[in-house]
Amino acid sequence: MKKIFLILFLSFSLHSIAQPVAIIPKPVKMELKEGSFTIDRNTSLEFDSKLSNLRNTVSFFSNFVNDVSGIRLHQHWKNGKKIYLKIRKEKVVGDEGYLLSVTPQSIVITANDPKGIFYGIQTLIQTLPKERTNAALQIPSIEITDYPRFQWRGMHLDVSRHFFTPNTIRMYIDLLSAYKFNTFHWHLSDDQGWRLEIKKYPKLTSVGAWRADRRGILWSQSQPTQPGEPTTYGGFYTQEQAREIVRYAAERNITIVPEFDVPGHSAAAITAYPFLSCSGKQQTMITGGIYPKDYESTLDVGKDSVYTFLENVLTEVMKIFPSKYIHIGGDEVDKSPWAKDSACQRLMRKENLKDLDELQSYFIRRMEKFLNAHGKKLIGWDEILEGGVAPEATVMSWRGESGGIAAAKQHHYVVMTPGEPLYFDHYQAGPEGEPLAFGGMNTLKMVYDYNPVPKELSPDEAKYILGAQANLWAEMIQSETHVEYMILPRMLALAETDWTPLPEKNYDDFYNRVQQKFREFDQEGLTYCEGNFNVTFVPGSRNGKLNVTLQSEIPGAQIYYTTDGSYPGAGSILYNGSVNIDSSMKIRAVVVQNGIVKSKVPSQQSFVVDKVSGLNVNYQFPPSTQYMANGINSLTDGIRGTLAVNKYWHGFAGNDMIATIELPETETIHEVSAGFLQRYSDWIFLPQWMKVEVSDDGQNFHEAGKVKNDISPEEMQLLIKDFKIDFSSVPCRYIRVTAKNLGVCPPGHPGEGKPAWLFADEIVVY
Ligand code: TNX
Repeated sequence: MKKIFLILFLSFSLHSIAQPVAIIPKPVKMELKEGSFTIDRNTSLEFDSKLSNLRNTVSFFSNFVNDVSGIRLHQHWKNGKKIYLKIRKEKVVGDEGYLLSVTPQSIVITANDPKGIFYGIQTLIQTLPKERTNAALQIPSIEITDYPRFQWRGMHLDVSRHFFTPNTIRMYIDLLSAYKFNTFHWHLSDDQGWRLEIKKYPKLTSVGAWRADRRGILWSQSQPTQPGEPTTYGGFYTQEQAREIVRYAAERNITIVPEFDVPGHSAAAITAYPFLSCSGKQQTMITGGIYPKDYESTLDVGKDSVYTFLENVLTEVMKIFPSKYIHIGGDEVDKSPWAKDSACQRLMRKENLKDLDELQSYFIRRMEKFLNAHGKKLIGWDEILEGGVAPEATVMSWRGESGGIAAAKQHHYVVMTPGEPLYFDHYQAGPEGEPLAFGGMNTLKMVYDYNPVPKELSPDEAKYILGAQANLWAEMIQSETHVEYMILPRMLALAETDWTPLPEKNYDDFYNRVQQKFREFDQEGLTYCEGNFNVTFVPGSRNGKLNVTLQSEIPGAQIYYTTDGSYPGAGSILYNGSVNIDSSMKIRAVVVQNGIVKSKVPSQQSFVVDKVSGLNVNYQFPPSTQYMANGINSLTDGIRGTLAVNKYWHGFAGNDMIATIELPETETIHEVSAGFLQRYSDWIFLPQWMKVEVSDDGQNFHEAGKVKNDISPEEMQLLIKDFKIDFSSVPCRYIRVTAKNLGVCPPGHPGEGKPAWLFADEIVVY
């Protein structure tokens, strides 16, 4: 659909208000027509009285209209025009689809199921203002056929790390429902808080929902509650509140999938009931990222009493949540207490479980059996694949897509929620000028461009992908406005990814509709991120000469830049096509929209230009496909690696780096250097040594110099070291740089004896 159809400004009169039509997610088929329907004091909203389950939807819409216009829709025809809701038996648009027809005479929504009618109503609402106008409302004539691409369209919220009130939850649900999500994944328990009243175990909330107040202190530096210290910070939902929220969500077509994260991430439950852990010892609530030594956060899965506890908890949970899925977590389990625990060891012998992964798998299977026996399905994080996945389990793939791919290949259902780009606790812009986030960068465009069906899957396997979900972990988030900020507008991008057919998606068009939604957010008083105004630098080369392409996510915006170190602005050089890099320089750039500089700070990138810049690199052992940086010639692209693993480095797993570069003609050289990374925690070590060989013919090489590493592999400090070799000038045509991989991780390292990584960037020759 063309932009002009979507962003159509309709006539504006004193008595009626219309706004541009910007529907998100974009409908499957939509056609704007001449004229419009006016909702006024005579308009009636009618439906077949046999369809009493439409009553909720009817009052939902009537209340909305009343709120924005003061008009009360009639339930029976007066003498005005009609809005009519119809359920049709013969299948046309599936359970969640609808047909919407607006003409100057009537509005008709047709669907196979009340869910579809509700979505038709949500589409109608998107054509209306979001603040009180006291005027008749105009809806442009329109014909829509619409239905979703995926059946699981989810958003998650962590209420454990910080507690959010029922009001905030209802706000969250309102947003989900406005953009046609159907699943709210409610992360109700974790180490820092248990958030649902369980009648049989009152301490879960009287103890597990409260901790010392550490607001104002960084999460990573937040000390545990001290013995005797008042536990004043926290909160929980009573069963009655939770039921009310389930009802509120159901009226908006949203299923709540509750998560109780076990057997790891269970410190709050253990603090309330110490018998749940292996040691059974008393502990206080942690308040953030500091876990004292020997702190218990894993359930003792060797004890029957733990299963009885969980079954009792789930029995109450299942009475509150009608969802067919129950999420049992399963992520990041510290299994080490099990190795020393006699009950676990006994169970392993009895059940013939060969390692701790199989013990975890036993636990998950047992939970699954219980849930299945009660007509429920188990869903868990992708770690539930380890040690063998439970027979009917659905897998939530968060550590990238690999868990989801593996599960789909084994014919298990999958919800895709890869950290990149679907963790909404990561930055969406900046990071300068943004609220502190957990890390990473998941921009609006990255979310929009995400396709939940990985190309590794055959069409048959792809059927196991239920859809995609974004997760909002709340370590860094304490307020409702901050919640809004993190999800708006990224959840709109996910809404379209989950709903709109792939060929209908178009980022520029989406971006324009988002700008219209910003007006509505302003009307509703919602907080949102205006955009990612960073400039991205994409290095390239042509005929052995470096250049760089500057990119921005903002359609239609301009980029201005400087190369002399000065601060860029709308008076600097206007970018139009790639910039040649013929000497070492720093480019600083800003995004300018309608003459206004939008970037809070300039983006910048330094380039080193030397004798091998822009030349091809040939490897004896190619770098790992996981760490290709800017492509195969990343070591000569003029951009140096940074302290982050995924920034510009070429990684070699267990192999040496043997890189050969051919100069365009014989040249005299006298210095070769290469940078390497040490990142102990990520199994990345400096080379043992580096040597340089030169040759005239590419066949016969002789050594020009060698330098040894003088930093211990046990050095845990993150560092970059340049290995540099100076020699008296030698003429040569070919340069070969060899860096000797440490081979295996050193003794005492968690990866002891396993292949070590070697990370290299950049080769510089003078
Ligand atoms: C990983 S995702 C976690 C959470 C953290 C999150 C922070 C998952 C299953 N576990 O416990 O909050 O990272 O991004």
